[in-house]
Amino acid sequence: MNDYKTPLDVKAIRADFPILDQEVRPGVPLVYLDNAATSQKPLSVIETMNDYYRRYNSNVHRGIHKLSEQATDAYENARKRIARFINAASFREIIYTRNTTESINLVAWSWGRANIRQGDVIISTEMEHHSNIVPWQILAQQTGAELRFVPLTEEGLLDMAAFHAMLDERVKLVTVTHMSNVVGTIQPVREMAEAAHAVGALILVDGAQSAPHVPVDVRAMDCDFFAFSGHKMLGPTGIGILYGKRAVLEAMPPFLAGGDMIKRVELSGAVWNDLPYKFEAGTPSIAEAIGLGAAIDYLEKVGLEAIHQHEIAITAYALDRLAEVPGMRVLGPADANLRGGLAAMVMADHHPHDIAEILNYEGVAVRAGHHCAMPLHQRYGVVASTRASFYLYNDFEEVDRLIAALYKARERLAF
Ligand code: 7TS
Repeated sequence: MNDYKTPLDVKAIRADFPILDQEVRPGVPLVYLDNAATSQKPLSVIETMNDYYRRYNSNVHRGIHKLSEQATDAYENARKRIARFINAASFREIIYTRNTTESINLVAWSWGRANIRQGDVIISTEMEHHSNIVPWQILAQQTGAELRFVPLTEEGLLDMAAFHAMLDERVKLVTVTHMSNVVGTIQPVREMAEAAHAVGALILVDGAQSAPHVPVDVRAMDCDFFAFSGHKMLGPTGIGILYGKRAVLEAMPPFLAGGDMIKRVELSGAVWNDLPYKFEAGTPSIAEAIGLGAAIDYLEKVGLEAIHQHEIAITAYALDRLAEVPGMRVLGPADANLRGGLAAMVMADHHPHDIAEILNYEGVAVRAGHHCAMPLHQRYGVVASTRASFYLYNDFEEVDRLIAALYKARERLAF
């Protein structure tokens, strides 16, 4: 018997998210279940960004004037809070990027080009988002490196025996998603880091889906890189993070070149700036970084462990209710304790877009498609799925609305 109790005061939390209080058509309130794509933003984040534009909009690290100093302080202060949030050893290990995709590409272009040679091996997995597959395919094509993919078990867990069997001294990098955006499973990244390090490889962890939902400690995990996006964790779009161990980042060449990433330039050459600025060329997303700082404050106030427990409860409830719907198949493990707060559904032979359209009419916002994880869907022999993904402001009644809408879809599509 599952325990559906949540530690969160969801009603109070919802009051901080004005966007949730709307109807998609008269009498049909919005149920937002597309959080794995992007989360909504609390008033504190919106107001923090407004405040920057209203009171101290200015470029950072440049002007010796009051507004620029204020902007620089707020921008750097957010970086320190982000470092603390994932337990990085120093703010110098926190690089601002645009999103997870750019963070991974930074590693592929900078570290990859400097360290990967013909015959080297990069290990990824079958459950990755395309942003953790395609950059490595390009790197492998250009260098002659080999890619290996850890297979999935039927349940949606990584086949750890296969992973360990793939490791040898040719492996230079292991790159893995902390939490799958389709099957929801959380990978044993600490075990994978130890195994990677034992053969002299580094490990990159894609935290796009984990950083918003579970407590993250990059030092306990012992990962070399950790990538995540602000927009999935109550922050704005246009800001992401690459964490890297200091020694690893120090040894890497710059990625993009231009202003701010140099200490000194002569026509004959340039001297790179200190970390993290070496990797931050050009005017950054200032309001967005400050907004992400406010999002982190909000998440810490609620507590990541409480958010995780809330999502386990709501997912357990959703999985139990979904199991009642005839013709319904949920990808991934049946045990909510093994997964994050989402459910990717396949319903008889019906195309997920048809399902999502009917759900939309009933007010329920979900995502339909391959969720940028085509190889994972191929693994299960389906082209697409309909995904409901939860966050701290979703409640049990919204799961009931999802289930009721699925029964409507079933009626209309006759399955
Ligand atoms: N990695 C994972 C595991 C993701 O889920 C996503 C985005 C990314 C990387 C890329 O993040 P971005 O911010 O750079 O775009 N996932 C999804 C999704 O599941 N639906 O929309 C975006």
